[in-house]
Amino acid sequence: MFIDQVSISVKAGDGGDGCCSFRREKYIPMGGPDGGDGGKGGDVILEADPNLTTLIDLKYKKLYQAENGKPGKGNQMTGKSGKNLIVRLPPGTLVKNEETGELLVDLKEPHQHFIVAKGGHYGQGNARFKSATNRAPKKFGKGKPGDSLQLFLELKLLADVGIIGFPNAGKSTLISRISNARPKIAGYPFTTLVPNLGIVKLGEEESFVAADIPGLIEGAHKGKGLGHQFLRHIERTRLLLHLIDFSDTEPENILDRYHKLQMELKAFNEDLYQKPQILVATKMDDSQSVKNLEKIRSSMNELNPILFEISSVTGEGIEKMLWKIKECLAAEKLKDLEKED
Ligand SMILES: Nc1nc2c(ncn2[C@@H]2O[C@H](COP(=O)(O)OP(=O)(O)OP(=O)(O)O)[C@@H](O)[C@H]2O)c(=O)[nH]1
Ligand SMILES: [Mg+2]
Repeated sequence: MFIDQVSISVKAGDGGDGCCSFRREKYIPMGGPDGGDGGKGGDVILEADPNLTTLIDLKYKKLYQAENGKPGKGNQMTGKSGKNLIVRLPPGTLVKNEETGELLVDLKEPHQHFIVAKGGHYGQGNARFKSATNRAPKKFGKGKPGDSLQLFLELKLLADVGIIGFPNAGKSTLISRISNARPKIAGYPFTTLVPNLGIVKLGEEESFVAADIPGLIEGAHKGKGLGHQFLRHIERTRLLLHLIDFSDTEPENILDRYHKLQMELKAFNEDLYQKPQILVATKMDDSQSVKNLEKIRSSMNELNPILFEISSVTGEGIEKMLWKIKECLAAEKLKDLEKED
């Protein structure tokens, strides 16, 4: 199962209390104070684990608690610190304080750490309170409670390229041909029910990550089909690959679907709609596709001059398209860097 939103509670460990104790020795009636400090409470630490791609593991366990610090002991013995608790999350998880809505961290980098709840301070033992005027203090510090909060976790997958299109456009077939992803493929709509990530290797060293998401239909923003729920997973991509099935019997349907998809992107959010798109005419091994393209090529080119023709069956046109994607990604990365400066 793919889970991309979940609420959990985290509770850091409480600090251990300081100890109040006096040294008792046979011939020393006024043995000095010797109560040790308590131990610090453990932290709750979030870690981005690149082996994870969903929040499913967090769905059933709701409370994540680090260990409390142990109290101090006599003979100046410090209590043991509580162990930290590490909660592993898929990279791309946005962590929010559920009460305030504040974004605490965006775990973007693999193995990135974030202390989300700090363990409580320890209390001092009475040995610490000894002074010239008070040689036998009974005073000791109490440990402080650890942070406790409710988190809302939202996964937004990290991919360079988002593959979009109507159901049956051939999105999953393409990603399984060009990457290590192996989603289900079938000739009926809504075969893909959850997003799939794949690493596309190009040449010796070049690579990028593509995301195949479930098909969109008209009215997705009103919840039709699988709705808009998976679009958030392509919000962070730099480029959209818009796949269009050209094997339809009516070329008008092809143009119509193109516009409907743009409307749906816009209804989800303007940023997604504004992302650069590469159009891809799929199933070009089919003779009907070739006929259709002849008829509407100029209209398509007016809508978007970058149009590739591919067949995931024969492999035709794919390599050329991948290099273009690489080139566009490099240009987009450059733009982002310039914006940061
Ligand atoms: N002839 C031909 N058929 C293709 C090609 N690409 C995909 N198909 C077929 O089209 C059908 C749909 O392919 P999928 O890859 O499952 O389509 P999808 O876009 O992932 O569909 P959803 O997951 O439902 O959104 C399958 O029967 C594929 O075998 C192609 O290049 N040529
Ligand atoms: Mg699919």
